[in-house]
Amino acid sequence: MILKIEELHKQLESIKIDSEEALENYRQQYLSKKGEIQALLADFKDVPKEDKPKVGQLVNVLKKRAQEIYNELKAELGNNNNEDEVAFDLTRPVEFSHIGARHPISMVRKEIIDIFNRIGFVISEGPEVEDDFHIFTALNFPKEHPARDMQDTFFIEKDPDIALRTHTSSVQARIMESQKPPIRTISPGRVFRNEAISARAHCIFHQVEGLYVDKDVSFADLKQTLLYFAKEMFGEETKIRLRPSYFPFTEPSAEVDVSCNICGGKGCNVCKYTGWLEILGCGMVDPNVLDNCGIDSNEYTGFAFGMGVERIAMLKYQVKDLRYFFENDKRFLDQFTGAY
Ligand code: 2NM
Repeated sequence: MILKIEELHKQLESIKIDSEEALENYRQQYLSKKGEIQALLADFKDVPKEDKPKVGQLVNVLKKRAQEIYNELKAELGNNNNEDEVAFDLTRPVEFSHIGARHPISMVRKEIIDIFNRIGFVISEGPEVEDDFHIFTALNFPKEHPARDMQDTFFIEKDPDIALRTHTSSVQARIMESQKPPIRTISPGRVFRNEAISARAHCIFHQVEGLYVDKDVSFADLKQTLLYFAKEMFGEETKIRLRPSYFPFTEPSAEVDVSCNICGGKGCNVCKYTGWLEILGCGMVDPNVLDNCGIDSNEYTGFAFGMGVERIAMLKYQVKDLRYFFENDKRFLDQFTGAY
């Protein structure tokens, strides 16, 4: 019997299993009620009484080992063949967690702010719901100016004196009222215009306006400031050009173009073969505006400019339709992950 036990041990240790079927055969051959170990127990009654404890122990060890081997083989088979039974596959690539990113408009707004911060402009903010004086009257908009029309401006309820600001110049009117020059400030913020939504216009958009008031501020200062901005924003090789224009709050006024950052000025479909892209409006603050806000226009001069953040972002990232910025389609936004 002891020889038989040793023989079975040898068999067990050298067993090779490569399929579920072989494993089942193993179980039947050794572990089942009709198996060889059970058969040993059947012969146990013939073992001399004095040997029973020792032989019994050996059979128990064999039985335990047979079960152990069965468990090991089963686990091994599972690992190779049956993924469902695997607790962890340590070789699997990790799944990336999707982290959020800044909205492209926030990124560009921050970039504009940073550029002007570096040359001493400080941020000023003000209310989105404003009175007529700070949106229009102080800023030299005549009583009959079309911007004051219901078609262009959102009024709050029926009060013709309270509206959503149509530009952040209203913030600067408040700054000029409450501060003494030198004033060097930019006002980023949301503005609202009663316009039909299109690829180029939205009824809510973002502006950054700039204002510099001091003694002897000149048009040359304005030009150089805007050239600095254009180079910082669109690259060192960028050029600017100014075209005469009209705004109620500035005189003279100009529209500013940058050389096309796609073709470098040679002409392409982005700049419509002109080599130039319009980026902002500007001018010398009209003396009336300074006086309306309590700054002596005999003593001080100033320049001001205003730009749409969406427009700058469209040019910087070649976005063809402004509406993408408001739809928050993840496929669009994902393209800006890590851009800033
Ligand atoms: C523009 C164009 C030209 C502007 C004027 C002022 C203020 F308050 F000083 F009068 N702030 N911003 C201005 C001037 C804005 O946006 C196209």
